[in-house]
Amino acid sequence: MENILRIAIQKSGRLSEDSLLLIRECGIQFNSGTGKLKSDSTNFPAELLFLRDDDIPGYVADGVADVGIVGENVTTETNRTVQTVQKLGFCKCRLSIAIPRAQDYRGVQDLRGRSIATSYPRILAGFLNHHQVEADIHEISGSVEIAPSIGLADAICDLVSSGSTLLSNGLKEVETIFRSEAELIAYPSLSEAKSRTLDQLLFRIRAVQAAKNSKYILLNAPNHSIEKIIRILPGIKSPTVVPLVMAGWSSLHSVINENDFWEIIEALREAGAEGILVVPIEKMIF
Ligand code: PRT
Ligand code: ZN
Repeated sequence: MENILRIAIQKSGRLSEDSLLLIRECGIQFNSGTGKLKSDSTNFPAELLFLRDDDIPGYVADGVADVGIVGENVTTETNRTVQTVQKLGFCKCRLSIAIPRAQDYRGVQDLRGRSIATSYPRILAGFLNHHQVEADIHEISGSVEIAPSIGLADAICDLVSSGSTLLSNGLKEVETIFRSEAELIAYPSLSEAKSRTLDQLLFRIRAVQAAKNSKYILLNAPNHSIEKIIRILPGIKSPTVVPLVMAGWSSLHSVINENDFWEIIEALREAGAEGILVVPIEKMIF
């Protein structure tokens, strides 16, 4: 069928679980089977392709897959022509330069003439060029963090999330050169039928993401406080106000942003709100 969207995701690794979870949260079901390379959806025009993450931008650029879920680090490093459609907010990490802990570091200039081991030669070269620093880029494909201790390089440039790998290898982070998260990329010239399927998928992804950033809030308040509380609670349009059986009291319902959560709760209590209930939202459609 011409509208079937082929979605490339990582077969096994850090991106796999969250990619599948997102697809499931979008209500798209697949016949799961381990070790398979391909899986058809039973309720949405889509097919999953399970690949190594490094291959995903290439498959999407060549149109073998229509869309893919991959880290921005991999998309940028492989430098293939794909369209970024949506950032996905998971698998966040940074690409950083690190040097042995005992060494002094005053700035990028200290990297001049040094050898730096990395699996990201393109992004690193871009950073060094930008700062007009000439250094020797030593491309290796794995276990980058041990390069300084075995005398292979003076510094490394690798992905960091918690920082514990650097720490346990006696390294310190001195420059962050790129920030990454998972993203949805697409073949730039999708057919009209496939574009429509992609729009449907995007609509669902955005509803799932909006819900994750929001909470539904219910509270009771004396009627004289309602006006003050409404100013604190924005709501999607405006809060719902329902009278309680107890005279002079109402219940207010609204949606708040996760990021402002505690500030809003404190302000609500000060304004006279009681019995505040906060519940997660599963989907949010605008
Ligand atoms: O087999 P395949 O090629 O598909 O997988 P892979 O081994 O190349 O990739 P994988 O599964 O390790 O990572 C997939 C993607 O996850 C990466 O491209 C990033 O976009 C993202 N990601 C997020 C990370 C990390 N966090 C991360 N911490 N990728 C790798 N790391 C490694 C890093 O290289 C270092 O070795 O974890 C170590 C550092 O972690 P901390 O927590 O000790 O700082
Ligand atoms: Zn990989």
